[in-house]
Amino acid sequence: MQHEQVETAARAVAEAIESEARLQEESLMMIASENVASPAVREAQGSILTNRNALGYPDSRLYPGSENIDDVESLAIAYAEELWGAEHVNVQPHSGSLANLAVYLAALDPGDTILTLHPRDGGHITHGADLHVSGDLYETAHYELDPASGRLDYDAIARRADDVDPDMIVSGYSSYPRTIDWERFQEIAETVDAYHLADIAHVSGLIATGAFPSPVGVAEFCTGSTYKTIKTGRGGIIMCDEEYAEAVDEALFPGLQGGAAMPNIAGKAAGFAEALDDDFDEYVDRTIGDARALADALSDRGIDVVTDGTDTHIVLVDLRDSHGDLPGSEAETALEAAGIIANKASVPGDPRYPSDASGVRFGTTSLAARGFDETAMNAVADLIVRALDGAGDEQALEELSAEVKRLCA
Ligand code: DSN
Repeated sequence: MQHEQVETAARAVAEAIESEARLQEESLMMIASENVASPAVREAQGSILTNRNALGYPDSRLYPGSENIDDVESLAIAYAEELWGAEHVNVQPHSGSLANLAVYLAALDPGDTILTLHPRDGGHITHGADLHVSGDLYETAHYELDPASGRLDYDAIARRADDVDPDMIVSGYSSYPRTIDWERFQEIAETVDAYHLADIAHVSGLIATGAFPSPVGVAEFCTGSTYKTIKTGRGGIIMCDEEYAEAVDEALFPGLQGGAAMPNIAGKAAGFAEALDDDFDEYVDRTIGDARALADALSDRGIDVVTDGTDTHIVLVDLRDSHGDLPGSEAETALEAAGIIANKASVPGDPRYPSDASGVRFGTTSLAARGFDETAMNAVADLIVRALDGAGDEQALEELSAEVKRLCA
């Protein structure tokens, strides 16, 4: 590439980032797995730590000159231990997906059986889905949500575990808005002599403040990504009992990954430290308060909210009653045209393929981080319903997007 071409390419990247900044400012960002990282987290993520190839763990790196990166990683581990009270923490996973895979590799043999939530009911792809390597390596069996209530039915899960006799039971989900009884899951797992992996990707921030029950110290393994409710640097985390520490660490490095992503780990350290502050408790309370207010405001406007509410940052709506002909995929497109960024989602017992789905998942993590409070959720609900009603009407959606920009401003 000529020098001018390189400059043009660099400018194109910079312009795309500037456009992204405008999009985030002027839209209602409601993807439940996203958040707004603090300036400290962003600075850490953009730091010169990217120059280092951090192979190994603190005090046992493969390359010399590692004292500073060891400090960064040790701080991230110490803050995480303080937040969640885990016996052992690994902050190196490049993603929540790799965190899950490392646990499987550490605890299971190929061909072992994992019992997980059915994908149609919101089970995660890394929990043994066909499209994921976990579905190739292990036998997968599913439990389901109660289609009438949209909730976990622990007695049915216990019966299913008894039938399947799994080696591992996975709990924790991407679009389940209600409290999870981790102890009950553990009891079920112990009854069938299975490990219990609690995937807390979505709720780790809520757990850190005590706003959601904790599976840490209950399940043998807890995993998650680190940029949803916890809003730190990008990547994943594994927490486990000390007896599994060595197996988990080795499964991740060198089993799955090479050098640790030190800028991300610095971002995790910065974000975990922020989450230890009282301000973070307020943030989590606002996030859940916003979600509850949004659920109420949508219900008041005739939208079917799955489980009639939420205990988390997630509001899952089923459009079949209110907008029967509108699949989640088309609802997502209409919302996007109006400046509301939220994703289609399957609902319990969904008759549609996941690529269409019958619902939409809304999250309040980013809005709460931007200061949207419970009273603002009435206006947000109003805009959501008008966008759904206006699906297919380009002019109406464009007019709505101007209103969304005004609200964001
Ligand atoms: N699990 C997916 C989500 O919740 O959006 C990706 O992180």
